[in-house]
Amino acid sequence: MTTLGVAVVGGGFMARVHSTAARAAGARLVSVASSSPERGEQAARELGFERSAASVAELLEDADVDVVHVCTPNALHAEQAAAVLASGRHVVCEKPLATDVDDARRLVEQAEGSGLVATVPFVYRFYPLVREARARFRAGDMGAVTTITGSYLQDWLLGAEDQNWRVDAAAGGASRAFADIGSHLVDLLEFITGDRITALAASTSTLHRNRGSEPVRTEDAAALTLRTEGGAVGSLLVSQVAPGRKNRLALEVAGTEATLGLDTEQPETVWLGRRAGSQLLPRDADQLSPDAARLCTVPAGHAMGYQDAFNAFVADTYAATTGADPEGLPRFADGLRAGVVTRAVLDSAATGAWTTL
Ligand code: SOE
Repeated sequence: MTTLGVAVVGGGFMARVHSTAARAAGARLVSVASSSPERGEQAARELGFERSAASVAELLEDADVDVVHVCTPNALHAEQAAAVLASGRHVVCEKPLATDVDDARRLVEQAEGSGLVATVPFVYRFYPLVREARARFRAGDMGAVTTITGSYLQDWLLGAEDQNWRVDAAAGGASRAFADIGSHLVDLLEFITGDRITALAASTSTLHRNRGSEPVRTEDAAALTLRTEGGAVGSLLVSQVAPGRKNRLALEVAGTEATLGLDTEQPETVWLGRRAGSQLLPRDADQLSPDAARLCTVPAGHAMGYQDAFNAFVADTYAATTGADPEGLPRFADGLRAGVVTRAVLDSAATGAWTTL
C-alpha cells in the first residue's frame, strides 16, 4: 500500500490536532498552507510538514497530496472544501461544514458525485464507550428512548477580553456556541440513540455585548427543548461562558429499560442506571461490544482521551480512501445535518416559536 500524502490548510490548534492524528495514522505530512506564506512556513516547521504552500490553489497543485484537512475559520470551509474535491482529493473538513445550509447541501452533493471520501470530525463518536452506548441502544438493551438531558460547557470565552475569530460572525458564522459545540452534542445524541430531533424550541444569550471594541452578534449560550422522531423529549444546554468547565460534554439518555450517562471529561467510564441498581461501566475491551473494543488502543486503566479519539477518526477516514467503510464514520451528510439543526436553533431563538426539522 502506498503512503497517503496529507496536506493541512490552517495553522491553529485544530491544525496541530489533525497533523498529530495524520502522523499517528502513518501518513506522509506533505504540505501546509495558512493565512499568509509566512504563517504557512511557520506551521510547516512547527507541525513537521515537508513544505508549505503560499495558497490553497498552490497546495492543490502538489502531486504528492492525496488528502487535504481544512482547519480554517468557518466562513472559509465551504469554498476550500469544494476546491479540494474539485481537485480530486479526499477531504476532511472541520465543523461547521459551512456557515450556510445551502452551501453544506451543495458540498454533500459534490462529495457524493465525486466518489471521494469527505468527512467531518465529530470525534466524540470515537470514544470507545460512546460506541458501547450506541451498541446497547441498537441491541435494544436500553429500551425505547424516553428522555434526554445534555450539555456541552466551556469557559474559554468567559471574559469580555477573550477574543477569537469564532466570535466574529463574518469569520465564524451567525451561530457560534451552538455551531461550534452544540453541533457535537446533537451529533452524539443522534449517533448513540439512532433517534432524530424533529422539533425544537430554542433560546440564545450573549453575555458580552462587546468584546474589546468589537460588537458581538454571536451567542455565548443556547438552551433548547426538543422532541424526537421516536417520541422522546429532552433539553440541551450549550455555553462557552461556564466558569470551570473547560470542555465538558455530558449526555444522559433514559430508555424504558435503563439510563445511560456519559461525560467526556470522564471518558473512561459510562453510567448505566437501572431501577434495580446502577453501575459505572469501565472501558475494558474484554467487556465491550466489537465496535467499542476495536477503538481501545491501550488496556483498561491506561486512560484514553481526545487525541486518541481524533487519531481513530483520521485513521478510519484514511481507511475509507482505500475502499473500507468504517462503522460510524462522520461524513459530509452528518455535517449538513448539524447545519440544519443549527439553523433551526437560530430560527427558533429569533421567532420564539417551535421549529420543525
Ligand atoms: C473550541 O470550542 C473547540 O476546539 C471546538 O471547536 C471543538 O470542536 C471541540 O471539540 C473542542 O473545543
